[in-house]
Order: sequence, then C-alpha cells, then structure tokens
Amino acid sequence: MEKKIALVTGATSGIGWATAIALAQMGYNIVATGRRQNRLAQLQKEIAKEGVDTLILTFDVRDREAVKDAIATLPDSWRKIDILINNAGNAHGLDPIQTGDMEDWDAMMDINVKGLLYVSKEIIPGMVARQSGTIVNIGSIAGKEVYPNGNVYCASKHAVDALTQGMRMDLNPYGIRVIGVHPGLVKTEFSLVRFKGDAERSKTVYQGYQPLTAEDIAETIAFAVSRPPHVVLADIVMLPTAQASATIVKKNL
Ligand code: NDP
Ligand code: 8X3
Repeated sequence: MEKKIALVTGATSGIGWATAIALAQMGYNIVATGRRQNRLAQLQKEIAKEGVDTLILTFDVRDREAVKDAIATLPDSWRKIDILINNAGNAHGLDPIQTGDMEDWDAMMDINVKGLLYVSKEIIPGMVARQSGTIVNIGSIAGKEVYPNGNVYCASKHAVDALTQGMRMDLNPYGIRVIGVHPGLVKTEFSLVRFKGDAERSKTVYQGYQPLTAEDIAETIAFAVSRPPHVVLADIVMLPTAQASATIVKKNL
C-alpha cells in the first residue's frame, strides 16, 4: 500500500524537526520544508533511518510565489498530502508596543499568520477534492493569553487560533480535521531567534524549571493525528507542569 504523506513547515529545528521524525516513525513519508537547506538534508538522513522517504522543499513562507512554486514542483506521487503541519514561525523581539521594531512586527505577522495561510492555500484544495486530510496549526499559549511585551507575537498567535477555528468550520463539510496545538514554554531555538542570537538571554528563559521539549509536542501531535477518523482533538493547550499561565512559572532559582 502507498505510504501516507505529511508536510511539515519549519522542519529545520525544534517542534517541526521532532514532529517530522515522529510522523516518519509512524510510517509517513515526509515533505520537509524550511529555509535552511543543510538542516533539511540532515533531517532527511535521520528520517531515512525510519525506512520512509523525505522530499525537501526549501522556501521562505513569507514569499507567496516561492511557496506556490515550491509546492507546484511536488511530483505526482507526492501530491496527496494527508497531514499538513503548519509549524513554521517565531517570535521576533520582546518589546513594549511603544518601542517595538516594525521589522519584527512585519516578520511575525508575515511568517506566523500570512505564511501559514500561503501554505494552507496550496494544500487545502487537494484535501477538499479528496474529502480527507488533517491540518495541525501550531499556535501558542500566546494565542490564548496576552503577556507584557508580547503584543504582536500574541496577536499573531491569536490570529492562528482564529484561523484554526475558521478552517474547522469551513472545512467541516469535507471531513477534514483541523487541530490547534498551543504549547507553553518549549526549549528550542525559539528564544535564540526572539533575542536575535543572544544565547545567554535565551538560556535564562528555560532556567529553574523543566520546560517542555520539542519531542513532548511531537508525541502529542502524533497522538492527535492518529485518532480514529471520527475523532478530532480540536484544541490542545500543553504546558510544562511548572507553568500555570503565560506569565506564571514556578522557578527554583
Ligand atoms: P525554532 O526556532 O526551533 O523553529 C522555528 C522553525 O520555523 C524553523 O524550522 C524555521 O526554519 C521555521 N521558520 C521560521 N521563519 C521561517 C520562514 N520565514 N520561512 C520558513 N520557515 C521559517 O522554534 P520552535 O520549534 O519552538 O517553533 C515552532 C513553532 O512553535 C512556531 O510557530 C512557534 O511560534 C511555536 N511555539 C513555540 C513555543 C516555544 O516555547 N518554543 C511555544 C509555543 C508555540 P528556517 O529558519 O530554517 O526557515
Ligand atoms: C511561545 C511561548 O510564552 O514565549 O509561543 O509566548 S511564549
């Protein structure tokens, strides 16, 4: 029997990387996407150990034409995407609204919101035609709550939450499952990106408690997508035990 196919955006690190591996372990062939080609080649080698295939697509989700062109290159045998993991995204900066950097604002809205839409636009029509498919949108606790200085990142993730609900409604007639996964603090390259490569500052985010790992999130995604077809885990908020809300984290420092 033909293997099923999962397309994972932002597969070059963190949650996307771990999810690509977890889905490969479940027997899915993987379309792995991101900007860093060398990382995708590394991932392809890891995935090969699971006995499935990887097809690499390198593009920036901000570039609408690049997204379209890259997905158009999928050979026929790779076109039937069973699972779409909309994961690519990051926070850029952590500043009060009055001093926020507009480049950061553009990056977050363009990547986290518009990028997710651009990729979805290319994949959803096939799912609609086949009347099947599963979409997992990676939101955040920042899409459920707002925290000081999180302004635009929180807005982008609230938008992801709204889009997840909207997709579930619009795709309901076609039997397509739409799952929102909203993690709290996960130790990945996320803070390194948010703090523009400041490794010391990014380390402090995860000190004094046990954060989630990318593998924790991947395991939950794997569980969610493997429920029977009549079951959708619609909205999953996942926090480290030490975290009670976006702003309350019990730290032993
Ligand atoms: P990482 O920084 O480790 O991974 C981010 C991924 O997104 C990378 O693969 C990166 O690939 C990709 N990406 C970023 N910008 C672009 C772009 N313009 N075009 C294409 N791909 C892009 O962080 P995480 O794994 O933590 O983040 C994954 C998702 O999880 C994000 O949506 C994030 O908001 C969300 N999240 C993270 C949490 C955390 O605490 N870590 C908590 C809640 C949600 P590349 O740079 O190679 O293009
Ligand atoms: C990532 C988690 O709390 O840094 O979305 O916004 S948080």
